[in-house]
Amino acid sequence: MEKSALQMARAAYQPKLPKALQGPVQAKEGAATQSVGNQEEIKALFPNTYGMPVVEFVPAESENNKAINVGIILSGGQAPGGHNVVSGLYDGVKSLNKESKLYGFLMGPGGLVDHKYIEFTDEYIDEYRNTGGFDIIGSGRTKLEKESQFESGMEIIRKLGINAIVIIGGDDSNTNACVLAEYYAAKQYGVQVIGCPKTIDGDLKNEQIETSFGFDTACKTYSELIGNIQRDCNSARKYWHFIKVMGRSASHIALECALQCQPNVCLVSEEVEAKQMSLDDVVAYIAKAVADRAADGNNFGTVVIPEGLIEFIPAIKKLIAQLNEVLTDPATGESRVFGSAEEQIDFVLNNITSDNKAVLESLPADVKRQLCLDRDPHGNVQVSLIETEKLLSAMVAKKLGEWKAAGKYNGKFSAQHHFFGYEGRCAAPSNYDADYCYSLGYNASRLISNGKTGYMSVIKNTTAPAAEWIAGGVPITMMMNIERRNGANKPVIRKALVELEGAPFKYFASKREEWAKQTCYVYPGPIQYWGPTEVCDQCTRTLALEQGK
Ligand code: FBP
Repeated sequence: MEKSALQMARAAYQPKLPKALQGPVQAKEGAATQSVGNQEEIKALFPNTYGMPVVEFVPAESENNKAINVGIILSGGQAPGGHNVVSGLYDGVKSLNKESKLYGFLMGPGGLVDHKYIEFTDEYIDEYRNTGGFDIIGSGRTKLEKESQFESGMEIIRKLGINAIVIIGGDDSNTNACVLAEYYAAKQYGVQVIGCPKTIDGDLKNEQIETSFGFDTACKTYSELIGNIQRDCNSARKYWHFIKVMGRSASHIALECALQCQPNVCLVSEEVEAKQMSLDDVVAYIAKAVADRAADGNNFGTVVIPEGLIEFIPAIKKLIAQLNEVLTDPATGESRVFGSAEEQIDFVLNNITSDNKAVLESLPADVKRQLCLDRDPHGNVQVSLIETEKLLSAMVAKKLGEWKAAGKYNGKFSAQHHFFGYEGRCAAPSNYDADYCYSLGYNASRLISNGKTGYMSVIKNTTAPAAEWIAGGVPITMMMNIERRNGANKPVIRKALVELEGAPFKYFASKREEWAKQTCYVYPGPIQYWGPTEVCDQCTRTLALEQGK
Protein backbone atom coordinates (compact mmCIF):
# COMPACT_ATOMS: atom_id res chain seq x y z
CA MET A 1 0.00 0.00 0.00
CA GLU A 2 1.51 3.36 -0.97
CA LYS A 3 1.62 5.89 1.86
CA SER A 4 1.88 9.67 2.25
CA ALA A 5 4.72 11.14 4.33
CA LEU A 6 2.21 11.94 7.09
CA GLN A 7 0.90 8.36 7.08
CA MET A 8 4.42 6.98 7.37
CA ALA A 9 5.27 9.26 10.26
CA ARG A 10 1.94 8.49 11.91
CA ALA A 11 2.45 4.73 11.55
CA ALA A 12 5.38 5.01 13.94
CA TYR A 13 3.21 6.56 16.68
CA GLN A 14 3.09 4.31 19.75
CA PRO A 15 -0.34 4.80 21.36
CA LYS A 16 -0.31 5.43 25.10
CA LEU A 17 -1.64 2.78 27.48
CA PRO A 18 -2.99 3.21 31.02
CA LYS A 19 -0.33 2.39 33.59
CA ALA A 20 -2.40 -0.56 34.84
CA LEU A 21 -2.13 -2.25 31.43
CA GLN A 22 1.61 -1.75 31.05
CA GLY A 23 2.41 -5.04 32.87
CA PRO A 24 0.61 -8.10 34.28
CA VAL A 25 -2.85 -7.40 35.70
CA GLN A 26 -5.39 -8.89 38.05
CA ALA A 27 -9.13 -8.20 38.11
CA LYS A 28 -10.53 -6.29 41.08
CA GLU A 29 -14.26 -7.04 41.20
CA GLY A 30 -16.98 -4.76 42.56
CA ALA A 31 -20.44 -5.64 43.88
CA ALA A 32 -23.16 -7.40 41.86
CA THR A 33 -24.81 -5.11 39.29
CA GLN A 34 -28.36 -4.48 38.04
CA SER A 35 -29.69 -3.38 34.67
CA VAL A 36 -30.63 0.32 34.29
CA GLY A 37 -34.29 -0.63 33.88
CA ASN A 38 -36.74 -3.57 33.77
CA GLN A 39 -34.50 -5.56 36.15
CA GLU A 40 -36.72 -8.62 36.51
CA GLU A 41 -37.29 -8.99 32.75
CA ILE A 42 -33.61 -8.50 31.85
CA LYS A 43 -32.56 -10.96 34.57
CA ALA A 44 -34.98 -13.56 33.19
CA LEU A 45 -33.70 -13.04 29.63
CA PHE A 46 -30.00 -13.18 30.61
CA PRO A 47 -29.80 -15.69 33.48
CA ASN A 48 -26.13 -16.51 32.80
CA THR A 49 -24.76 -13.00 32.26
CA TYR A 50 -26.93 -10.86 34.56
CA GLY A 51 -25.69 -9.27 37.76
CA MET A 52 -21.95 -9.77 37.18
CA PRO A 53 -19.63 -7.26 38.91
CA VAL A 54 -17.87 -4.28 37.37
CA VAL A 55 -14.19 -5.17 36.94
CA GLU A 56 -11.11 -2.95 37.26
CA PHE A 57 -7.63 -4.11 36.33
CA VAL A 58 -4.81 -3.43 38.76
CA PRO A 59 -1.12 -4.30 38.43
CA ALA A 60 -0.13 -7.80 39.54
CA GLU A 61 3.09 -9.81 39.89
CA SER A 62 2.10 -12.25 37.16
CA GLU A 63 -0.96 -13.21 35.11
CA ASN A 64 -2.54 -16.07 33.22
CA ASN A 65 -0.46 -16.24 30.05
CA LYS A 66 -2.04 -19.19 28.30
CA ALA A 67 -2.21 -18.72 24.52
CA ILE A 68 -5.67 -17.61 23.36
CA ASN A 69 -7.33 -17.50 19.96
CA VAL A 70 -9.60 -14.53 19.43
CA GLY A 71 -11.89 -13.44 16.58
CA ILE A 72 -12.73 -9.78 16.02
CA ILE A 73 -15.69 -8.21 14.21
CA LEU A 74 -16.21 -4.58 13.15
CA SER A 75 -19.93 -3.84 13.17
CA GLY A 76 -21.98 -0.91 11.85
CA GLY A 77 -20.83 2.55 10.79
CA GLN A 78 -17.12 3.33 10.54
CA ALA A 79 -15.55 5.29 13.40
CA PRO A 80 -11.99 6.65 13.61
CA GLY A 81 -9.80 4.43 15.75
CA GLY A 82 -11.25 1.02 14.83
CA HIS A 83 -7.89 -0.10 13.45
CA ASN A 84 -6.27 0.75 16.77
CA VAL A 85 -8.75 -1.41 18.66
CA VAL A 86 -7.64 -4.26 16.38
CA SER A 87 -3.92 -3.50 16.79
CA GLY A 88 -4.34 -3.05 20.57
CA LEU A 89 -6.09 -6.41 20.82
CA TYR A 90 -3.43 -8.02 18.61
CA ASP A 91 -0.60 -6.65 20.76
CA GLY A 92 -2.56 -7.59 23.88
CA VAL A 93 -3.05 -11.26 22.98
CA LYS A 94 0.55 -11.55 21.73
CA SER A 95 1.87 -9.96 24.95
CA LEU A 96 0.09 -12.70 26.89
CA ASN A 97 1.60 -15.42 24.75
CA LYS A 98 3.33 -15.30 21.34
CA GLU A 99 1.34 -18.38 20.27
CA SER A 100 -1.98 -16.49 20.64
CA LYS A 101 -3.82 -15.85 17.39
CA LEU A 102 -6.13 -13.09 16.24
CA TYR A 103 -8.63 -13.70 13.44
CA GLY A 104 -10.63 -10.95 11.73
CA PHE A 105 -14.10 -11.79 10.42
CA LEU A 106 -14.73 -9.99 7.13
CA MET A 107 -17.37 -7.34 6.36
CA GLY A 108 -19.04 -7.30 9.76
CA PRO A 109 -20.99 -9.90 11.75
CA GLY A 110 -21.86 -11.65 8.44
CA GLY A 111 -18.21 -12.82 8.26
CA LEU A 112 -18.70 -14.98 11.37
CA VAL A 113 -21.91 -16.50 10.04
CA ASP A 114 -20.49 -17.09 6.54
CA HIS A 115 -17.04 -18.20 7.75
CA LYS A 116 -15.15 -15.42 5.94
CA TYR A 117 -12.03 -14.50 7.87
CA ILE A 118 -8.31 -13.75 7.85
CA GLU A 119 -5.58 -14.42 10.38
CA PHE A 120 -3.65 -11.29 11.35
CA THR A 121 0.13 -11.19 11.13
CA ASP A 122 2.62 -8.55 12.30
CA GLU A 123 3.05 -7.27 8.72
CA TYR A 124 -0.68 -7.00 8.12
CA ILE A 125 -1.38 -5.18 11.39
CA ASP A 126 1.54 -2.77 10.89
CA GLU A 127 -0.03 -1.48 7.67
CA TYR A 128 -3.05 -0.20 9.62
CA ARG A 129 -1.70 1.17 12.91
CA ASN A 130 -3.09 4.67 13.69
CA THR A 131 -5.02 4.86 10.42
CA GLY A 132 -8.71 5.71 10.03
CA GLY A 133 -11.37 3.50 8.47
CA PHE A 134 -12.49 -0.07 8.97
CA ASP A 135 -10.94 -1.36 5.74
CA ILE A 136 -8.58 -3.64 7.66
CA ILE A 137 -11.36 -6.27 7.53
CA GLY A 138 -14.40 -4.24 6.46
CA SER A 139 -17.61 -3.65 8.37
CA GLY A 140 -21.27 -4.52 7.90
CA ARG A 141 -24.69 -4.11 9.45
CA THR A 142 -25.87 -7.75 9.49
CA LYS A 143 -27.75 -8.30 12.76
CA LEU A 144 -26.45 -11.21 14.83
CA GLU A 145 -29.63 -12.33 16.52
CA LYS A 146 -30.81 -15.71 15.28
CA GLU A 147 -29.95 -19.08 16.77
CA SER A 148 -29.04 -20.37 13.29
CA GLN A 149 -26.43 -17.56 13.00
CA PHE A 150 -25.00 -18.31 16.44
CA GLU A 151 -24.71 -22.01 15.57
CA SER A 152 -23.17 -21.29 12.18
CA GLY A 153 -20.65 -19.04 13.96
CA MET A 154 -19.85 -21.90 16.35
CA GLU A 155 -18.79 -24.11 13.44
CA ILE A 156 -15.96 -21.77 12.47
CA ILE A 157 -15.20 -20.96 16.11
CA ARG A 158 -14.66 -24.69 16.78
CA LYS A 159 -12.65 -25.16 13.59
CA LEU A 160 -10.24 -22.31 14.47
CA GLY A 161 -10.14 -23.14 18.18
CA ILE A 162 -11.37 -19.63 19.04
CA ASN A 163 -11.79 -18.86 22.74
CA ALA A 164 -13.43 -15.45 22.44
CA ILE A 165 -15.13 -13.09 20.01
CA VAL A 166 -14.71 -9.30 20.29
CA ILE A 167 -17.49 -7.24 18.71
CA ILE A 168 -16.77 -3.59 18.03
CA GLY A 169 -20.07 -1.76 17.66
CA GLY A 170 -22.67 0.74 18.81
CA ASP A 171 -25.66 0.17 21.06
CA ASP A 172 -27.42 -2.27 18.69
CA SER A 173 -24.30 -4.34 17.98
CA ASN A 174 -23.35 -4.51 21.65
CA THR A 175 -26.91 -5.56 22.50
CA ASN A 176 -26.42 -8.39 20.01
CA ALA A 177 -23.01 -9.16 21.56
CA CYS A 178 -24.76 -9.58 24.90
CA VAL A 179 -27.38 -11.91 23.40
CA LEU A 180 -24.58 -13.96 21.80
CA ALA A 181 -22.63 -14.12 25.09
CA GLU A 182 -25.75 -15.32 26.88
CA TYR A 183 -26.47 -17.94 24.22
CA TYR A 184 -22.94 -19.40 24.28
CA ALA A 185 -22.91 -19.34 28.10
CA ALA A 186 -26.30 -21.08 28.28
CA LYS A 187 -25.09 -23.76 25.88
CA GLN A 188 -21.81 -24.05 27.83
CA TYR A 189 -19.86 -23.74 24.59
CA GLY A 190 -16.94 -22.15 26.46
CA VAL A 191 -16.75 -19.17 24.08
CA GLN A 192 -16.49 -15.68 25.56
CA VAL A 193 -17.94 -12.55 23.93
CA ILE A 194 -16.61 -9.05 24.65
CA GLY A 195 -17.96 -5.72 23.29
CA CYS A 196 -16.20 -2.42 22.53
CA PRO A 197 -18.05 0.95 22.54
CA LYS A 198 -17.90 2.44 19.04
CA THR A 199 -19.90 5.11 17.24
CA ILE A 200 -19.16 8.62 16.04
CA ASP A 201 -22.68 9.50 17.24
CA GLY A 202 -21.48 9.57 20.87
CA ASP A 203 -24.73 8.01 22.10
CA LEU A 204 -23.22 4.86 23.60
CA LYS A 205 -22.19 6.33 26.94
CA ASN A 206 -23.40 6.08 30.50
CA GLU A 207 -22.10 6.12 34.06
CA GLN A 208 -19.59 3.45 33.07
CA ILE A 209 -18.64 4.48 29.52
CA GLU A 210 -17.24 8.00 29.20
CA THR A 211 -17.52 8.17 25.43
CA SER A 212 -17.79 5.94 22.39
CA PHE A 213 -14.67 5.90 20.27
CA GLY A 214 -14.62 7.91 17.06
CA PHE A 215 -16.76 10.73 18.47
CA ASP A 216 -13.66 12.78 19.28
CA THR A 217 -12.06 12.58 15.82
CA ALA A 218 -15.31 12.88 13.86
CA CYS A 219 -16.32 16.03 15.79
CA LYS A 220 -12.88 17.56 15.41
CA THR A 221 -12.99 16.86 11.65
CA TYR A 222 -16.47 18.37 11.22
CA SER A 223 -15.49 21.33 13.41
CA GLU A 224 -12.47 22.01 11.24
CA LEU A 225 -14.77 22.08 8.18
CA ILE A 226 -17.43 24.20 9.90
CA GLY A 227 -14.70 26.60 11.03
CA ASN A 228 -13.46 26.88 7.44
CA ILE A 229 -17.01 27.59 6.25
CA GLN A 230 -17.46 30.20 8.97
CA ARG A 231 -14.30 31.97 7.86
CA ASP A 232 -15.53 31.96 4.28
CA CYS A 233 -18.94 33.11 5.42
CA ASN A 234 -17.43 35.97 7.44
CA SER A 235 -15.24 36.93 4.45
CA ALA A 236 -17.93 37.01 1.75
CA ARG A 237 -20.81 38.04 4.05
CA LYS A 238 -23.49 36.95 1.60
CA TYR A 239 -24.61 33.42 2.48
CA TRP A 240 -26.38 31.56 5.21
CA HIS A 241 -24.80 28.11 5.43
CA PHE A 242 -27.10 25.26 6.51
CA ILE A 243 -24.83 22.49 7.76
CA LYS A 244 -26.24 19.10 8.68
CA VAL A 245 -23.97 16.83 10.70
CA MET A 246 -24.28 13.09 11.24
CA GLY A 247 -25.73 11.48 14.32
CA ARG A 248 -28.59 9.14 13.55
CA SER A 249 -30.65 10.08 16.62
CA ALA A 250 -28.74 11.95 19.29
CA SER A 251 -27.47 15.51 18.77
CA HIS A 252 -24.12 15.05 20.54
CA ILE A 253 -22.15 15.72 17.33
CA ALA A 254 -24.08 18.92 16.51
CA LEU A 255 -23.71 20.16 20.10
CA GLU A 256 -19.98 19.38 20.24
CA CYS A 257 -19.40 21.16 16.91
CA ALA A 258 -21.33 24.16 18.25
CA LEU A 259 -19.19 24.19 21.40
CA GLN A 260 -16.06 24.11 19.22
CA CYS A 261 -17.15 26.59 16.52
CA GLN A 262 -19.82 28.93 18.04
CA PRO A 263 -22.17 29.06 15.03
CA ASN A 264 -25.11 31.47 14.90
CA VAL A 265 -27.68 28.70 15.29
CA CYS A 266 -27.41 25.10 16.41
CA LEU A 267 -30.53 22.98 16.76
CA VAL A 268 -30.60 20.27 19.40
CA SER A 269 -33.21 17.61 18.60
CA GLU A 270 -33.69 16.62 22.24
CA GLU A 271 -34.68 20.22 23.06
CA VAL A 272 -37.04 20.39 20.09
CA GLU A 273 -38.78 17.31 21.46
CA ALA A 274 -38.84 18.53 25.06
CA LYS A 275 -40.37 21.85 24.00
CA GLN A 276 -42.86 20.01 21.75
CA MET A 277 -41.84 22.20 18.82
CA SER A 278 -43.52 21.76 15.46
CA LEU A 279 -41.64 21.97 12.16
CA ASP A 280 -43.03 25.50 11.79
CA ASP A 281 -41.68 26.46 15.26
CA VAL A 282 -38.21 25.26 14.25
CA VAL A 283 -38.39 27.23 11.00
CA ALA A 284 -39.57 30.38 12.81
CA TYR A 285 -36.70 30.03 15.31
CA ILE A 286 -34.08 30.00 12.54
CA ALA A 287 -35.86 32.73 10.55
CA LYS A 288 -35.84 34.98 13.62
CA ALA A 289 -32.06 34.61 13.95
CA VAL A 290 -31.72 35.48 10.24
CA ALA A 291 -34.00 38.52 10.61
CA ASP A 292 -32.27 39.76 13.77
CA ARG A 293 -28.86 39.61 12.11
CA ALA A 294 -30.26 41.27 8.98
CA ALA A 295 -31.44 44.16 11.15
CA ASP A 296 -27.75 44.73 12.00
CA GLY A 297 -26.81 44.50 8.33
CA ASN A 298 -25.47 40.93 8.64
CA ASN A 299 -27.06 38.87 5.89
CA PHE A 300 -24.89 35.85 6.58
CA GLY A 301 -24.58 33.15 9.15
CA THR A 302 -24.26 29.47 10.00
CA VAL A 303 -26.86 26.96 11.14
CA VAL A 304 -25.83 23.53 12.45
CA ILE A 305 -28.52 20.86 12.17
CA PRO A 306 -28.39 17.39 13.74
CA GLU A 307 -29.12 14.56 11.34
CA GLY A 308 -31.87 13.07 13.50
CA LEU A 309 -33.85 16.32 13.93
CA ILE A 310 -36.88 15.25 11.91
CA GLU A 311 -37.44 12.23 14.16
CA PHE A 312 -37.62 14.41 17.27
CA ILE A 313 -40.35 16.73 16.09
CA PRO A 314 -43.17 15.19 18.17
CA ALA A 315 -45.76 14.90 15.37
CA ILE A 316 -43.19 13.30 13.06
CA LYS A 317 -41.89 11.04 15.83
CA LYS A 318 -45.42 9.72 16.35
CA LEU A 319 -45.71 9.13 12.62
CA ILE A 320 -42.36 7.27 12.48
CA ALA A 321 -43.34 5.07 15.44
CA GLN A 322 -46.47 4.02 13.59
CA LEU A 323 -44.58 3.51 10.32
CA ASN A 324 -42.20 1.16 12.18
CA GLU A 325 -45.17 -0.79 13.53
CA VAL A 326 -47.10 -1.12 10.26
CA LEU A 327 -44.05 -1.95 8.18
CA THR A 328 -43.13 -4.87 10.47
CA ASP A 329 -44.76 -8.22 9.81
CA PRO A 330 -46.13 -9.29 13.24
CA ALA A 331 -45.79 -12.97 12.32
CA THR A 332 -42.04 -12.84 11.67
CA GLY A 333 -40.93 -9.61 13.35
CA GLU A 334 -39.16 -8.80 10.05
CA SER A 335 -39.88 -5.93 7.66
CA ARG A 336 -42.88 -6.59 5.39
CA VAL A 337 -41.98 -7.27 1.78
CA PHE A 338 -43.78 -5.40 -1.03
CA GLY A 339 -43.86 -5.86 -4.78
CA SER A 340 -43.05 -2.20 -5.49
CA ALA A 341 -42.39 1.13 -3.79
CA GLU A 342 -45.85 2.35 -4.82
CA GLU A 343 -47.47 -0.69 -3.22
CA GLN A 344 -45.55 0.01 0.00
CA ILE A 345 -46.61 3.68 0.06
CA ASP A 346 -50.26 2.70 -0.56
CA PHE A 347 -50.09 0.16 2.24
CA VAL A 348 -48.70 2.80 4.60
CA LEU A 349 -51.36 5.37 3.69
CA ASN A 350 -54.14 2.84 4.23
CA ASN A 351 -52.84 1.61 7.56
CA ILE A 352 -51.90 4.72 9.55
CA THR A 353 -54.20 6.98 11.56
CA SER A 354 -55.72 10.05 9.94
CA ASP A 355 -53.57 12.35 12.17
CA ASN A 356 -50.39 10.65 11.02
CA LYS A 357 -51.59 10.63 7.43
CA ALA A 358 -52.14 14.40 7.59
CA VAL A 359 -48.58 14.92 8.91
CA LEU A 360 -47.15 12.66 6.20
CA GLU A 361 -49.11 14.44 3.47
CA SER A 362 -47.88 17.85 4.73
CA LEU A 363 -44.24 16.94 4.04
CA PRO A 364 -42.47 17.52 0.71
CA ALA A 365 -42.85 14.54 -1.66
CA ASP A 366 -39.23 13.31 -1.39
CA VAL A 367 -39.26 13.37 2.44
CA LYS A 368 -42.61 11.55 2.45
CA ARG A 369 -41.18 8.88 0.17
CA GLN A 370 -38.03 8.41 2.25
CA LEU A 371 -40.03 8.04 5.45
CA CYS A 372 -42.25 5.37 3.89
CA LEU A 373 -39.56 3.39 2.13
CA ASP A 374 -36.07 3.46 3.58
CA ARG A 375 -35.05 1.40 6.62
CA ASP A 376 -31.74 -0.03 7.78
CA PRO A 377 -31.42 -3.70 8.89
CA HIS A 378 -32.20 -2.69 12.50
CA GLY A 379 -35.54 -1.25 11.32
CA ASN A 380 -34.41 2.37 11.80
CA VAL A 381 -35.58 5.10 9.45
CA GLN A 382 -32.55 6.13 7.41
CA VAL A 383 -32.52 9.73 8.50
CA SER A 384 -29.20 10.33 6.78
CA LEU A 385 -31.11 10.21 3.47
CA ILE A 386 -33.46 13.04 4.43
CA GLU A 387 -32.07 16.38 3.26
CA THR A 388 -33.16 18.33 6.35
CA GLU A 389 -30.73 21.16 5.59
CA LYS A 390 -32.47 21.86 2.26
CA LEU A 391 -35.93 21.32 3.69
CA LEU A 392 -35.30 23.87 6.47
CA SER A 393 -33.62 26.52 4.32
CA ALA A 394 -36.48 26.36 1.79
CA MET A 395 -39.01 26.78 4.59
CA VAL A 396 -36.99 29.62 6.19
CA ALA A 397 -36.87 31.41 2.80
CA LYS A 398 -40.66 31.09 2.55
CA LYS A 399 -41.19 32.42 6.07
CA LEU A 400 -38.85 35.36 5.48
CA GLY A 401 -40.81 36.11 2.31
CA GLU A 402 -44.00 36.31 4.36
CA TRP A 403 -42.32 38.53 6.95
CA LYS A 404 -40.96 40.77 4.19
CA ALA A 405 -44.47 41.14 2.74
CA ALA A 406 -45.72 42.07 6.22
CA GLY A 407 -42.90 44.65 6.61
CA LYS A 408 -41.24 42.69 9.44
CA TYR A 409 -37.99 41.83 7.66
CA ASN A 410 -35.86 43.66 5.17
CA GLY A 411 -32.78 41.60 4.44
CA LYS A 412 -31.29 39.33 1.80
CA PHE A 413 -31.34 35.59 2.24
CA SER A 414 -29.25 33.26 0.14
CA ALA A 415 -28.42 29.75 1.34
CA GLN A 416 -25.67 27.15 0.85
CA HIS A 417 -26.06 23.55 1.99
CA HIS A 418 -23.66 21.00 3.42
CA PHE A 419 -23.90 17.55 4.91
CA PHE A 420 -20.92 16.38 6.95
CA GLY A 421 -21.02 12.71 7.72
CA TYR A 422 -18.82 10.47 5.64
CA GLU A 423 -16.09 13.15 5.66
CA GLY A 424 -15.38 12.35 9.31
CA ARG A 425 -16.18 8.70 9.85
CA CYS A 426 -12.91 7.39 8.46
CA ALA A 427 -10.61 10.26 9.42
CA ALA A 428 -7.21 9.33 10.84
CA PRO A 429 -7.76 9.10 14.61
CA SER A 430 -6.80 12.00 16.85
CA ASN A 431 -4.27 11.19 19.57
CA TYR A 432 -7.21 10.82 21.97
CA ASP A 433 -8.93 8.21 19.78
CA ALA A 434 -5.65 6.51 18.83
CA ASP A 435 -4.76 6.04 22.52
CA TYR A 436 -8.32 5.31 23.71
CA CYS A 437 -8.94 2.70 21.01
CA TYR A 438 -5.59 0.98 21.43
CA SER A 439 -6.29 0.78 25.17
CA LEU A 440 -9.83 -0.58 24.58
CA GLY A 441 -8.44 -3.35 22.37
CA TYR A 442 -5.50 -4.19 24.65
CA ASN A 443 -7.86 -4.20 27.64
CA ALA A 444 -10.22 -6.62 25.85
CA SER A 445 -7.36 -9.16 25.78
CA ARG A 446 -7.19 -8.97 29.60
CA LEU A 447 -10.96 -9.39 29.96
CA ILE A 448 -10.59 -12.56 27.89
CA SER A 449 -7.56 -13.89 29.79
CA ASN A 450 -9.50 -13.29 33.00
CA GLY A 451 -12.35 -15.47 31.75
CA LYS A 452 -14.96 -12.70 31.30
CA THR A 453 -17.91 -12.89 28.92
CA GLY A 454 -20.84 -10.55 28.30
CA TYR A 455 -18.61 -7.59 29.25
CA MET A 456 -17.86 -4.35 27.47
CA SER A 457 -14.23 -3.21 27.43
CA VAL A 458 -14.13 0.08 29.33
CA ILE A 459 -11.45 2.75 29.80
CA LYS A 460 -12.25 5.59 32.22
CA ASN A 461 -10.76 8.83 33.56
CA THR A 462 -9.80 9.81 30.01
CA THR A 463 -9.64 13.54 30.69
CA ALA A 464 -6.48 12.79 32.71
CA PRO A 465 -3.16 11.87 31.06
CA ALA A 466 -3.34 8.38 29.51
CA ALA A 467 -1.09 6.82 32.15
CA GLU A 468 -3.80 7.57 34.74
CA TRP A 469 -6.65 6.03 32.74
CA ILE A 470 -8.60 3.26 34.47
CA ALA A 471 -9.03 -0.04 32.60
CA GLY A 472 -11.66 -2.69 33.19
CA GLY A 473 -14.98 -4.15 32.13
CA VAL A 474 -18.68 -3.59 32.64
CA PRO A 475 -21.36 -6.28 32.23
CA ILE A 476 -23.42 -5.35 29.18
CA THR A 477 -26.65 -6.39 30.92
CA MET A 478 -26.03 -3.49 33.32
CA MET A 479 -26.74 -1.01 30.48
CA MET A 480 -29.95 -2.66 29.32
CA ASN A 481 -33.66 -1.99 29.55
CA ILE A 482 -36.71 -3.00 27.55
CA GLU A 483 -37.75 -0.76 24.66
CA ARG A 484 -40.22 -0.98 21.81
CA ARG A 485 -38.30 -1.66 18.58
CA ASN A 486 -39.65 -2.73 15.24
CA GLY A 487 -43.11 -3.39 16.65
CA ALA A 488 -41.94 -5.55 19.58
CA ASN A 489 -40.58 -5.15 23.14
CA LYS A 490 -36.85 -5.92 23.11
CA PRO A 491 -33.95 -5.87 25.59
CA VAL A 492 -31.59 -3.13 24.38
CA ILE A 493 -28.76 -0.96 25.61
CA ARG A 494 -30.23 2.40 26.58
CA LYS A 495 -29.18 5.06 24.08
CA ALA A 496 -27.69 8.22 25.61
CA LEU A 497 -29.35 11.33 24.19
CA VAL A 498 -28.25 14.91 24.91
CA GLU A 499 -29.29 15.73 28.46
CA LEU A 500 -30.86 19.17 28.68
CA GLU A 501 -29.81 19.36 32.33
CA GLY A 502 -26.25 18.28 31.49
CA ALA A 503 -23.28 20.69 31.57
CA PRO A 504 -22.56 20.69 27.78
CA PHE A 505 -26.10 21.72 26.83
CA LYS A 506 -26.38 24.21 29.70
CA TYR A 507 -23.14 25.91 28.66
CA PHE A 508 -24.35 26.09 25.06
CA ALA A 509 -27.75 27.46 26.16
CA SER A 510 -26.04 30.19 28.21
CA LYS A 511 -24.10 31.38 25.14
CA ARG A 512 -26.35 30.84 22.15
CA GLU A 513 -28.15 34.20 22.15
CA GLU A 514 -24.82 36.01 22.00
CA TRP A 515 -23.56 33.63 19.28
CA ALA A 516 -26.80 34.13 17.29
CA LYS A 517 -26.72 37.93 17.17
CA GLN A 518 -23.01 38.62 17.08
CA THR A 519 -20.35 36.95 14.98
CA CYS A 520 -18.37 34.93 17.55
CA TYR A 521 -17.02 32.23 15.25
CA VAL A 522 -14.15 30.04 16.41
CA TYR A 523 -11.98 28.34 13.78
CA PRO A 524 -10.62 25.15 15.37
CA GLY A 525 -8.31 24.19 12.47
CA PRO A 526 -7.13 20.67 11.60
CA ILE A 527 -6.37 17.88 14.06
CA GLN A 528 -2.75 18.04 15.22
CA TYR A 529 -0.69 14.98 16.11
CA TRP A 530 2.56 16.55 17.23
CA GLY A 531 3.04 19.60 19.43
CA PRO A 532 1.97 20.88 22.83
CA THR A 533 -0.33 18.48 24.68
CA GLU A 534 -3.12 21.09 25.00
CA VAL A 535 -3.20 21.22 21.19
CA CYS A 536 -2.75 17.50 20.46
CA ASP A 537 -4.20 15.45 23.28
CA GLN A 538 -7.30 17.36 24.36
CA CYS A 539 -10.62 15.51 24.57
CA THR A 540 -13.96 16.87 23.33
CA ARG A 541 -15.55 19.93 24.97
CA THR A 542 -18.53 17.67 25.76
CA LEU A 543 -16.45 15.27 27.83
CA ALA A 544 -14.51 18.07 29.52
CA LEU A 545 -17.74 19.88 30.51
CA GLU A 546 -19.37 16.63 31.66
CA GLN A 547 -16.40 16.05 33.93
CA GLY A 548 -16.39 19.63 35.20
CA LYS A 549 -13.10 20.45 33.45
P1 FBP B 1 -23.18 3.49 14.00
O1 FBP B 1 -24.23 3.83 15.01
O2 FBP B 1 -23.33 2.13 13.43
O3 FBP B 1 -21.80 3.73 14.54
O4 FBP B 1 -23.32 4.47 12.76
C1 FBP B 1 -23.43 5.84 12.92
C2 FBP B 1 -23.72 6.55 11.63
O5 FBP B 1 -22.55 7.17 11.12
C3 FBP B 1 -24.82 7.59 11.82
O6 FBP B 1 -24.29 8.83 12.23
C4 FBP B 1 -25.49 7.62 10.47
O7 FBP B 1 -26.84 7.99 10.58
C5 FBP B 1 -25.37 6.20 10.00
O8 FBP B 1 -24.22 5.68 10.62
C6 FBP B 1 -25.28 6.06 8.51
O9 FBP B 1 -24.98 4.75 8.19
P2 FBP B 1 -24.91 4.18 6.72
O10 FBP B 1 -23.73 4.82 6.06
O11 FBP B 1 -24.71 2.71 6.91
O12 FBP B 1 -26.18 4.53 6.07
